[in-house]
Amino acid sequence: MASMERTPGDSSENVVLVTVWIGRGSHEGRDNEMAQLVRTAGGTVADFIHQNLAKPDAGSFVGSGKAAEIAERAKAQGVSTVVFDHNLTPGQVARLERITECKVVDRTELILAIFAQNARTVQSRLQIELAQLKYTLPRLSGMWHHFSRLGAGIGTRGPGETQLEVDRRRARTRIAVLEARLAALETGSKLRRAARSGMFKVSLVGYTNAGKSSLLNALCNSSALVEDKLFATLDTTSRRLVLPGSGTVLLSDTVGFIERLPETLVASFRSTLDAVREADLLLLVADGNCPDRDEKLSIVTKTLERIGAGDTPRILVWNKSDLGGLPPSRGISVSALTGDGLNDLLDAVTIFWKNTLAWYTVTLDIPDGGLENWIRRNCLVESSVRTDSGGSVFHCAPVRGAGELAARVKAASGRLLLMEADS
Ligand SMILES: Nc1nc2c(ncn2[C@@H]2O[C@H](COP(=O)(O)OP(=O)(O)OP(=O)(O)O)[C@@H](O)[C@H]2O)c(=O)[nH]1
Ligand SMILES: [Mg+2]
Repeated sequence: MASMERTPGDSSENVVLVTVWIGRGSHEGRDNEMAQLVRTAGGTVADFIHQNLAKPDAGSFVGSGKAAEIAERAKAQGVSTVVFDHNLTPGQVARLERITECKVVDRTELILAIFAQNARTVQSRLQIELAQLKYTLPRLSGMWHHFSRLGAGIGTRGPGETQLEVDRRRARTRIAVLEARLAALETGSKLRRAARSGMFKVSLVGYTNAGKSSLLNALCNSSALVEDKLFATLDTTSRRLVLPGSGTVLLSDTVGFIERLPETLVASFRSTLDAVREADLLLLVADGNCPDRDEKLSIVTKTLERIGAGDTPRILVWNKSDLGGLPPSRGISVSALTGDGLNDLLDAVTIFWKNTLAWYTVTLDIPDGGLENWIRRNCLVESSVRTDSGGSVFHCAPVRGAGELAARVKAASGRLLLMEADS
């Protein structure tokens, strides 16, 4: 596929970066992020070109004067790739490539290239291939358009057009195969098992590079991949998180967000993002030391709405407290690196979890080792008191719902055994 060859991820290459503000705005934050994206894709920004536009030019996005300037500066830098911090139509790409005599890569293609480069599991490889194909398919016509003029005679098909039909058909067939394989893959099986077992599900979410995987590792003593790279994580990893003195919940780490996360990725990574949608609680992880941390937080909040997790309860976690940064007015400050604040975070999760459970007072009039052990294994026990008759009184909350506890109480009928819900 033409667009897959037009990625800068394959080799280290110098690029010219074009950022355009529609209306007013500052280029600085976007330049930094785009430079980081280019670097992650294996390139280096040799020159930054800025433009403020009232509205994009339909033909070449930047207008022909600016396109000529891009061509000049690319030539002066000796580079042959121009990256745009925008999505371009196939027609705009074709025109810009003609004027600049460079390969033109748009924002979505750049992000897709990074995902393709970082995909390590079968599932994420299939997901990224699907996302790339879906992005490419409607653009194939633009890519082949100039060949179709080679056709001769009324009603005959030019070789380019025939090729276009073949490519489209191949792309559609491959999309169907990928979708079927993805559906067949047992995605999120651990999550589903957790859902069946009624485990409380906590998900780490946030902007890419905020330190989500580092937090998973620090909290669960695990070894998820951590890198100073954008989109290091493309799969969902779930681990058991032991809340001291309370019980165990499931903690999941997944793909990070970015401003204008391409729609094709959101659609293809649907099952990976299930970890976020199905969570009972989100730990919204933000880099507290980042100058535009508030903007990034609002992008994450909007992305959560976009993927259908806008209403899930959340705890705001400012990570990288060891690096300083302004003290936040709300949320919990932690450092995955030094462990600072992690106990406060665990306490906050525990309090939230306990508040979601239904609490009961269970009274046993005589000793019943079996039932007592069952309660200790399957309930959060806030207190247990031995009675004069050798029985006991538990204040407890069944972690997987009250059904089984109620059944056990009922089965023990004939003895004084009470189960009273907290009012
Ligand atoms: N100083 C400092 N660096 C941290 C901390 N937590 C994470 N980092 C660094 O931040 C970078 C990104 O960390 P990750 O845990 O990979 O971030 P992520 O949110 O999982 O990123 P993606 O998976 O790419 O979305 C790495 O270089 C980490 O070493 C922290 O508390 N302090
Ligand atoms: Mg990660």
